Amino acid sequence: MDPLIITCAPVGAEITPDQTPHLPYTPQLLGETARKIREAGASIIHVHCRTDAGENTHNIARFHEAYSAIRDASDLIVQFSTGGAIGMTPDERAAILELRPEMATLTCGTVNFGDDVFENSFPIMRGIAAKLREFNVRPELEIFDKGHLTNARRLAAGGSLGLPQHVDFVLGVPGGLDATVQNLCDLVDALPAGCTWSVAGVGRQQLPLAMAAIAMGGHVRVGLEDNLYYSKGRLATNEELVARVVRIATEAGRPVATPEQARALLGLGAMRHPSQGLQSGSAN
Ligand code: KMH
Ligand code: ZN
Repeated sequence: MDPLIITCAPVGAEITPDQTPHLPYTPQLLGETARKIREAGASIIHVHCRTDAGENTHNIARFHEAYSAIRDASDLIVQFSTGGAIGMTPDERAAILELRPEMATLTCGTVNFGDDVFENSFPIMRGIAAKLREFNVRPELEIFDKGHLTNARRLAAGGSLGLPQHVDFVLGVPGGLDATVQNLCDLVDALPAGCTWSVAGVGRQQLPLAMAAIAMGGHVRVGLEDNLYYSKGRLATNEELVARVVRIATEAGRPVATPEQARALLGLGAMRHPSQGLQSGSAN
């Protein structure tokens, strides 16, 4: 099996700083977290940004600051969220792509999100996909439900998206597909040929789905975006969620990928730096 790629999603848009003292919601905290999760064994960091007050923001300067702090601290693959937070406009969600991170998410369909709706109509998906192409940013396809794989194929048939891609199954969102191993197996069976995949289980399903992915040859996403707890009643840090996956993979005989190995497995180019984005004036 290929080495295991561990993505850490340390912040997200839904957890608030009053829920845990471990949420790295400023660029400085993201930089510190990048160093710690890299040391623990992560190779990709999935980035959301907050204001100093802890509110969600897709401000381009704030993302540039976060990207710089992460890059100063680590060689992690930097993956921006284009999902952002409920209520952001599609333009707002996509504008940060001009910073040209190595990767960014592309959610492949609308999904209920608790009492809210995470809207990803075909025009929204085509718009974000066009920005991904414009700035040469590799997508990670976020799949919250099985029909989202059908949508990805439809986007590809319409020329908005190349296939295969790297896919992340986000399972257990209230409104999306349940986080069960059976559902994961069904999704993997339905993947377009040649796609690599990882799984992010929400809440207490994070660990069992990570264990399934280790055994199945997939990859893993952990972090506070999806799960606040290490065990019942005990709040987690991002680095210890990563370290636990590394220990389990090691016991299972599955080596863990470095960022360089992950870049090779995903067919990414050389590591990028914030100076390569448009904000700094030097388009590549
Ligand atoms: N916060 C969710 C509404 C992504 O990062 O691309 C969307 C999300 C997906 O977190
Ligand atoms: Zn996210």
